[in-house]
Amino acid sequence: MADYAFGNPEIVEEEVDILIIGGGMAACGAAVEIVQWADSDMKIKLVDKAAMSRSGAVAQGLSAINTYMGENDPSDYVRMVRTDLMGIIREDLVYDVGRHVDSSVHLFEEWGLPVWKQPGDEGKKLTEGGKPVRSGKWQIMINGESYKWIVAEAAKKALGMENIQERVFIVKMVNDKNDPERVAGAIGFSVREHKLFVYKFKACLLVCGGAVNVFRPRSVGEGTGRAWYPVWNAGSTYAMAAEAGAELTMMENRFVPTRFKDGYGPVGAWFLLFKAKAQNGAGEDYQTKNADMLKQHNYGNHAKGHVMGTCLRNHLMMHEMREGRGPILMDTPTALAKLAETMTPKEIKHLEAEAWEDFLDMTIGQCGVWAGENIEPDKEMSELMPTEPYLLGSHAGCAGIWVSGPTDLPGVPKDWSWGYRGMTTVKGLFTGGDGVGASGHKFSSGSFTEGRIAAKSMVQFVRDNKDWKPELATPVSELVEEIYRPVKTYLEHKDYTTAEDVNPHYITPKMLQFRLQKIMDEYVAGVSTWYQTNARMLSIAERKLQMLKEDSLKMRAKDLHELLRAWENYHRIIAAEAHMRHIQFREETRYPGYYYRADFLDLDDDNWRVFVNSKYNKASGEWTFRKVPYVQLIK
Ligand code: SFD
Ligand code: AMP
Repeated sequence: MADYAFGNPEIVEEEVDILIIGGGMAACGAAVEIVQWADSDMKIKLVDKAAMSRSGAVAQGLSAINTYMGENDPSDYVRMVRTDLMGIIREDLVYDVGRHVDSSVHLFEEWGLPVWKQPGDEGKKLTEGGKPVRSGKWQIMINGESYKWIVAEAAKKALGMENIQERVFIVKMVNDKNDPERVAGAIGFSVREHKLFVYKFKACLLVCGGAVNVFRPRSVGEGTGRAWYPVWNAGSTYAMAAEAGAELTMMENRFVPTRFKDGYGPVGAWFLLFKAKAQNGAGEDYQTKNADMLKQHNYGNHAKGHVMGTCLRNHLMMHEMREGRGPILMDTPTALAKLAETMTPKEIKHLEAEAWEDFLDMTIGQCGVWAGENIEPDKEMSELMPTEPYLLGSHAGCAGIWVSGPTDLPGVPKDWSWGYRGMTTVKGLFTGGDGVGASGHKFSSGSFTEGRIAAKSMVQFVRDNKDWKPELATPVSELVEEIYRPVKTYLEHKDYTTAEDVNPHYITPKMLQFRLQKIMDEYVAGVSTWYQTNARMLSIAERKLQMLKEDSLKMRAKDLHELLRAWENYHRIIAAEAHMRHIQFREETRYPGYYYRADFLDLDDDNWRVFVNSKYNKASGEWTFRKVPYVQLIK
């Protein structure tokens, strides 16, 4: 028997019809849906780098489902998303999510997810007319600690565990030997065993979430590892799609969430459900005080008629902090006292429990901060802080991949749809959730829904390509060598020095990650420059990222865990480069409060109310850009 060991992995090759890469919300949606449409002889497999029950952004659970139409019209949802994302979205994609999302939420409830109901409607399901407790116009409250567990269980039951492989990290897509515009396979490695997996397929769904830890986080040193979005999502979706040749869109966009300081607790429930207000260090309502700031630089162009966009709320807040009028404080005591005015003591206790549960359901670390610092939210205000930037396409951001839209909506440009909904510009490569660009505000329910939509069209794609056989453009031996390069580097050079981590022949993944984060933070509008950059700073970033990319070939892996870290970092670098180059290309400030081009401070609708799309050439390392006209479909 062969002796498989570190540096000498077993190679497992497998051919399937459809590969689902990722085990998060979009992947689970795809798994549940696909079995309804697939022919009985279709082979479908799902691979997740982690364990599905607690993988991805919903790992800790959530306290709200942020996209549920209910009594609302999907057209109005499109208007809200357009306002929030400063006037540039793919309205066809957003509408498509809006018209299908409720059926996903109904499934969650069917599978056991407790959805809060209004008094008198307890025990009545949404489908039975039960009225949910809305925190905002689009959001409904849940007891969501086990949200991911419940959704993953349904996905597992649908596909069968024999078709699911957990703890396999996919490193790259492999194009087809006979058609470079098409994908034919993917390769990854087990993070537990000495095994490499090579998959061939007709179609695949690439849904590995967004990109976290690309920028230096505010939590450093003793707080390292704490972030708002899931640290496990390392830009794999964007990097692997870009390397396969897929067109990206709006990668200049990012999300800078305002969060409870240090614990990264979300603010939605506090603003919307508890009706709390935020104030500056002098006790002033800065939103009212700074309202006129939206008249400057045309920032208010798209803020009319709806709730002010998320980045604009940041903009007004950051102004106070930059001017030295911090800290920004969430007035939790006043909000709770106001709600308590009409409550019995028992109801007040319940309200306080809900305030804690909001975080216990999804961001447990925030409760740690409250408990550790003796903060009682009914007695003491909590600090808010804008976080480091994240790249994502499902929350209040729209970075991602350009995909084929629905065909049945009036007024949609012909070239926005190429037959298979959710397919990227690379044949056979589909995406959903954080992967789909120019269509934010999907959240957990919308991401799941996009997975379902893509699943159906992947089945159609496989049927239409029944006789096609995938052939890998790169020989397996070459792929294996590339993936195990960090291991080889380590084994070859480890004895050169007595201090294992200091070696002229290699760099540890951790150190490389620090270097990436420093570049992005200091030159690409991170927290240290208060989210500002300019052409000159970006050109320095370009040079430094180029060198970092060269040095990334020298990353070492002393064990499987470091091999995972090494490849995550590689994905982060490609995602970071896309982000930097898109910011470089868009010569305006479209998202004040997310980032500022200090050399182009205006929001310039005349020249820039367009999608920015890019393509990466893996062989030459070059990026090419094009502007795609924005088309308004819904008045
Ligand atoms: O409070 C590989 N989100 C919220 N959505 C809501 O509906 N309500 C909320 O309350 C939300 N809030 C919130 C949210 C997220 C987080 C972290 C917090 C709070 C603290 C957003 C949603 O969670 C988000 O929109 C969706 O989950 C996005 O879905 P998707 O499928 O695009 O990504 P995923 O679920 O993270 O899954 C990614 C999967 O990929 C795997 N993976 N597998 C193999 N190979 C690789 N190379 C891989 N790389 C990653 C992951 O393991 C995972 O399974 S609030 O802030 O508003
Ligand atoms: P968050 O907790 O910040 O992730 O937000 C959860 C949901 O509430 C998202 O749909 C946000 O767009 C929305 N939201 C958060 N804060 C506000 C606010 N101040 N005004 C309106 N909507 C908000």
